[in-house]
Amino acid sequence: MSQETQVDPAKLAAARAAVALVETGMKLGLGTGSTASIMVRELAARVRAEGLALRCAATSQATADLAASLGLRVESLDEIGWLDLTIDGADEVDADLHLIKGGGGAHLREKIVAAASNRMVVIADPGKMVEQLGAFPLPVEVLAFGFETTRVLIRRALEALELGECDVLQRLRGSEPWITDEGNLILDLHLGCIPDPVLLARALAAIPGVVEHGLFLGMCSLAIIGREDGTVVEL
Ligand code: ABF
Repeated sequence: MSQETQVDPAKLAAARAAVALVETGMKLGLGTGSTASIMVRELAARVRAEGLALRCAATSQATADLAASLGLRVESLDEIGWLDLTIDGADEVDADLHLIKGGGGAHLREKIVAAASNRMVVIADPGKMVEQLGAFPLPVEVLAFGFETTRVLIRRALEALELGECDVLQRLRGSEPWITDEGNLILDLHLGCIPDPVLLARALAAIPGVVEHGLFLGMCSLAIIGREDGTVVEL
């Protein structure tokens, strides 16, 4: 059954527009999440149809498994080195192309792969566009060692930024803690709004037990927003 009958048409439109940017010989970063999975399927179909030669680094084991199952050449980031283009999803995108990512629990590897790329393109449905970041809980990957201490340090950092009381909840998978591909835990910060993402990113990065947060600032050079009618808006 073709993708058209199974997936969100807006996500499919965005995925197809991003795949159209791919040229043979490229070294690609492949994102994680439902929109990125649609993109991987579209990319594999194009490779089969046109015989493109690509090398791909995945941002999660799930994406690596999907890409390999569809015949894409998947290698480790270190085997490939610098990438030409990374295509990934997002949970929120603002007008400055600042992002919240990590709803899929993969933002650590996603940020490393994006940072290793000449260009990062985000693909999303219209619901991801926001005036101000923060309605989506901000994921923070945290070491298991000293987890509760790190949670206290995060709360103190939020208070110092006058971001006040907010839920700082451990992400669960069912009744068990969510464990990332790197074996770490995730705290979701239910902030409601983030007036100054740069300040918050700096404060979180300074906390010892924090491995990585889901604010992607100044990393995305193009956002492709798909629409239900199959067209896209590029930001
Ligand atoms: C991934 O895409 C995550 O960082 C982000 O949470 C997710 C968005 O998921 P979806 O495309 O399924 O809405 O990159």
